[in-house]
Amino acid sequence: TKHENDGGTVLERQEAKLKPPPMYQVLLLNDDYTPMEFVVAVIQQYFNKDRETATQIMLKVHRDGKGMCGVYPKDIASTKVELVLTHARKAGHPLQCVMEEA
Ligand code: TYC
Repeated sequence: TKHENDGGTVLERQEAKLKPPPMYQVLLLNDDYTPMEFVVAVIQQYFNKDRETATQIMLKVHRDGKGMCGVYPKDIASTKVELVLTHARKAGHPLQCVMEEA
């Protein structure tokens, strides 16, 4: 909100300018090789979903080519992508995980 100090200078309070931080969707991408059970386990472990919800998300990715696992602030989304990719590579799977601004 606008207000004036003693010298007559017009100031704006911070709260009028602060926008909420952008949020990022974390997506899994389909491929022909990663086992369905591995993808379900990844969604449960890294995105805090129950087994039924994780299975629904996995099947959507399998059918549509991609699917959303969650929406987070930038650094949390980035960390989740990194952890999922590291886990998949260690297991020898080509699973891809990406983030995009929501
Ligand atoms: N298409 C894979 C299969 O048939 C399963 C799969 C689902 C892979 C989701 C990746 O993000 C993925 N085994």
